[in-house]
Amino acid sequence: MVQFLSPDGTYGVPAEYAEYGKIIADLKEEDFLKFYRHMSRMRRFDVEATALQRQGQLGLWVPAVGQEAAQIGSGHAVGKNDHIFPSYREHGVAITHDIDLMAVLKMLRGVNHGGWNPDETRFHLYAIVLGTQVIHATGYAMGVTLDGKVGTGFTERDEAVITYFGDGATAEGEISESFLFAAINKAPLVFFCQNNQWAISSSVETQTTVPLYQRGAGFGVPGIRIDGNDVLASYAVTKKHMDDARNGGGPFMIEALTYRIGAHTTSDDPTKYRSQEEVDYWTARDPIARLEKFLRRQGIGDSFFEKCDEENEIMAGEIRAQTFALQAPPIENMFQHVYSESHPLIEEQAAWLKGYEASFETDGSTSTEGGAA
Ligand SMILES: Cc1ncc(C[n+]2csc(CCOP(=O)(O)OP(=O)(O)O)c2C)c(N)n1
Repeated sequence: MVQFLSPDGTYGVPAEYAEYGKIIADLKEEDFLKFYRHMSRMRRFDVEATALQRQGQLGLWVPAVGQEAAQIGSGHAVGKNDHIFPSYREHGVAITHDIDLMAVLKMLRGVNHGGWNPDETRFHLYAIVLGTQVIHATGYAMGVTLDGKVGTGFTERDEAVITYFGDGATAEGEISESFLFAAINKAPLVFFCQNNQWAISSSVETQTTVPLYQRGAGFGVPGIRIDGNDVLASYAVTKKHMDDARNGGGPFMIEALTYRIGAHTTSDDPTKYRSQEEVDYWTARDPIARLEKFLRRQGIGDSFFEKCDEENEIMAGEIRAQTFALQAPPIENMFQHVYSESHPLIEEQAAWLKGYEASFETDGSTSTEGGAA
């Protein structure tokens, strides 16, 4: 398992991983500080969103506490032309690509179908149906090759693709199919599996008998396991394999071994299926505390951490105020983006709904008369 930062914040590069270590050697202090700033922002955002769900402001929240290193490290390793296909828990990766966090919340409140425009960001929409984003990413990566944007030597132009999925999703047929298509077509694709060890209440042991990073090998997709709570391992290993993919090296799988410290979603009670001892064990390996210990050893003082806290509080306050101010969207929005061109059936349904809505407004008072048909 690739690890550069131990849980007590000690840094070291094992000889066998020297090639990845060189990537870290190129980082500057400002990069390490950015990693911390983004990891702590992700944590604070998560805490705020959970509170907003509990106050009835969001329909659901999907916490990612504990997965900050896996997401922030890998997100920063994605190049400026590359594309990202997330699942539904990649709020940290969204932060590394400047996605407006309100866009994430709007989707979880149910006021739109996906809060950002992937054409503008290269961060594609969240996918709730497990595995779909992986096969989309594979097709996209095959298209990148067909467009002649792989291994040309023009780094300004060439592209690679990364897709995120969980340990549970590996049991979906789409993932195996994606491995095969990606390998056969030498697609420029990194499969990034966040093994947070639970698929709702199913433990990873019920999903696989071999380590997940070996899952692609039989299809022709080599892989490696990293300490997913080590932001430096996450950054360096992802960077190396995104660069390789962009240069024509074909697909690769990274298994980031991490832990979901919180619930699967705000609808889940994890105390029903896992022990407090297990949660305590992983809480002691908190990825943010680990990076903080490392930074303090490098001489970073209290003022930096206090400033991060202040900035995060401001962000949380803004998120809170903006969420409380959200309006319900026009109901006809539900018909938009169903087809690229207008469709008679959709038009008919939209017209019926408009009439139905209007039936409540006859004398200014609310009436259900005629509306229940
Ligand atoms: C095809 C499909 N089957 C089932 C579900 C219901 N479901 C939602 S999340 C989840 C667990 C996924 O676990 P994992 O892939 O490990 O990712 P994590 O949520 O832990 O990040 C399940 C079974 C779904 N969304 N899609």
